Amino acid sequence: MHMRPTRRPWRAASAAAISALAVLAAGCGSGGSGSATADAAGGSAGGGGKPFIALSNGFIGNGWRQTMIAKFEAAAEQAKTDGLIGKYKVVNAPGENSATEQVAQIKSLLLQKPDALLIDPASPTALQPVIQQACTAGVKVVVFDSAIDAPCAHVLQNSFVDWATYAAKPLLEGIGGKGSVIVSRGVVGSQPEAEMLDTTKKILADYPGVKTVATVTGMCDGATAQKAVLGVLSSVPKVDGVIGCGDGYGVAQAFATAGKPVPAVDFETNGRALSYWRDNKIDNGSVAVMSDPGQSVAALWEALDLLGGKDVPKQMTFPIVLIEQKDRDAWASVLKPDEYAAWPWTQELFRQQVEAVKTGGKPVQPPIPSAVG
Ligand code: LTH
Repeated sequence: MHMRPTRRPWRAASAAAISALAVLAAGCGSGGSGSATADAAGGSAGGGGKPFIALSNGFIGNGWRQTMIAKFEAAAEQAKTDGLIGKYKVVNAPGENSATEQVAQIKSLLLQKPDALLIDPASPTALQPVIQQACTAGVKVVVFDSAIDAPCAHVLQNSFVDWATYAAKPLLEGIGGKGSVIVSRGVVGSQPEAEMLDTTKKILADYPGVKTVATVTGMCDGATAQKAVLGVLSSVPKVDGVIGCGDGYGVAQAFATAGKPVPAVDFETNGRALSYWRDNKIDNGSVAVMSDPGQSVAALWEALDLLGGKDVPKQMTFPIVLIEQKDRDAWASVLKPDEYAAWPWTQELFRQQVEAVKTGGKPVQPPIPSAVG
C-alpha cells in the first residue's frame, strides 16, 4: 500500500485549470457520453523544434475523466508558455468507452504527426495494432490509467488493487463484516474495472457473512450510479454498504430518494462528495478513494523526457488518491463541487517518482493542495 500523504502548502488549482474544467463540464455533463476536442494552436508540429503532444481519451462520461483532461490542458498550456512544447491536442471518444471510436480517432490524430501520443485507453487489447502503428511511425506512446497489451508503449498507471482494496475493506469492516452489499462496477470494458472487480470479489470471499444482493454498473459516475442503484432498491433487502468506484454521493441520493437509510459508500474524491461526507458527519466505514486524475500530467512529463532521450522505465505505478477522514476537510476546501482530487505532478516530482520506481524506493507523495498559497 502507498504511504499516506503529508500536508504541505501548495497553490490552489490554477485559474487555467478551473476554466478548462468549466469548459469541459459545459460540453460534457457528468454522466454524458459526448466528445470534446481542445486544440491549442500556437507553435506548430515540429515548429521551432518544439514537440506536438496529442492525447486520446477513450471515455469522457464521468467527472474523473473531465478533471483528468482539465489538468492535462492546464499543464500543457503552461508547458507551451514555458517553451517546452509547441502544440497540444486532446481528443475524447464519444459513447460508453468505445474502443472502435478511439482507434478511429487515433488514426486521424496520427495523420497530424504528433511527436508523442498519450492514451487513456478504452480497452487493454483492442488498441494494440494502432499503438504499434504509432510506434512504427516514430511516435512516443505513453499509455496511462490502464495496463495495455502493447509492448512498444510506455505505461504509467495507479494500482487498481490498492484502490479496490481501500474501497472495500474499510467499508466491510465498518459494517461489522456482515450484512448485505451492492457492488457498483466502474467503466466496464476498461482494464481498471476488470482488475478492480476481480479484487473486490476476492475480498468479498474473505467475508462470508456479507451477501452481495445486487451488482450494477455505475461507470465511476455518481449520476449514473444513482440511477442504477435506484433501479434495484425496490427488489433488495436492507442494504448495509455499496462498494463502488467513486460514486457514493450519487448512491446516497438514490437511497434518500427511495426513503431508505443511506448505507456505507465509497465517495467520489470531488468537492461535492467530500463536503457531503463532512457536513453529514458520516462515520460508518465510508471512504473516498480513486485513482489520480493528475496522472495525465505525469504522462505529459514522461512524454517530454522520452522525447529528450531520458531513460524512463516501461512500466510505472504512481500513487492513488486515498482521502481519509483526517485529510478530508483539507481536500474539500480546495476542490470545486465537480473537481476531483489530483496530485499536483510537477516535472521535478515526476522525475523523483521515476527515480523511486527505478530504485525501488519509497513512492513520492506530492502535497495535498492548500487554499493558502
Ligand atoms: O474509467 C474511469 O473513469 C475510472 O475512473 C478510471 O479510469 C480511473 O482510473
